[in-house]
Amino acid sequence: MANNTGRPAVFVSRKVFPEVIARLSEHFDVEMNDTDSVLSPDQLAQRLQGKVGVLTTGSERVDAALLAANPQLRIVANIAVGFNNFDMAAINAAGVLATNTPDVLTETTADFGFALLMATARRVTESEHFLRAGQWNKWSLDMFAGAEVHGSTLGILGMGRIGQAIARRGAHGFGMKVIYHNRSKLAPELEAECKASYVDKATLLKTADHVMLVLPYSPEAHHTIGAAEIAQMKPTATLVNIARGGIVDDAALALALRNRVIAAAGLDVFEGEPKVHPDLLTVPNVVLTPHIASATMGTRMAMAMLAADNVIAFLTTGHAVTPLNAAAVAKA
Ligand code: 8YV
Repeated sequence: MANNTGRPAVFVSRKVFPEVIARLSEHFDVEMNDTDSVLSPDQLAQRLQGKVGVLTTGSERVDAALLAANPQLRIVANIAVGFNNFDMAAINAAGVLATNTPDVLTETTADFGFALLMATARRVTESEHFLRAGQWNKWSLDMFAGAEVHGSTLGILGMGRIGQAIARRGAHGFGMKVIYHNRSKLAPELEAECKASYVDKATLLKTADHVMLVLPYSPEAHHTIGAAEIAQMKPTATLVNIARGGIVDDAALALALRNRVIAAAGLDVFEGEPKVHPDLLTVPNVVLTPHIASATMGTRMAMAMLAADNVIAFLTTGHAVTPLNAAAVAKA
């Protein structure tokens, strides 16, 4: 659908870098939600009127109602690798192309997984709060003694690109023994390169000193880690979630942390974020960050540019760079 300028129109649902708007503007009439507020479903449906493409983030839901209100829409380009904000059945049924942003954020996100692991195991934020509160009046041998990272056992749940990048850091950088659990086992060459061994979930939970969650969210993955799973972990273990809110039962985790069922946790994602379970805010042995695992300027720029390139490539050539459902669209 073309605008009165004769050019197709696209919508950018959140504030993005000017370079991204400039690139899109070479091809389209571009409208951006420059307030950067999260639009309600009705507001988004309204802003999409007349648009053939949209750049979304994990905060905007694309579902049957939005698509029914905008039958002219041809592509939804998520600025994220995860796409649980997309109802893929509805998107496929509407014959709309969906894209995400794999690869460009892998190493940055893996770096952050390690940052959170280190901060959690070595009690970085907990000790900083203590210092800032003026409570540091003497040094003691066991003051903020944490868990060893180097040489320990790292258990990775979800072994996609980011899981593999974390495994490499752990095995090659920190001499960790890496075990993983995933829907499918990696090819032997990849396992050897990552120095990672496949185990079942129960073995991972009871053997790992540090459990890192990197699996995609799906209804089946809801509360993959709840009270029962936490109880299987070592009392000295740490848990890091850089995957998605909802994979961990946050209420159960807060209680387990308070009762020292495990030593500590590091969380970048939360059930119902940006709200955070109030009990997590009051336990000391948890490191909390506001969904920033991919947040470096370079990576966020690369993610937004890839989303823009997906829209440009699909609308000008029929082929996106990183499509999620090209086969379904070809059939529609
Ligand atoms: C995004 C993420 O920043 O890519 C993902 O799946 O979780 C983050 O990198 C976030 O989803 C915003 O879209």
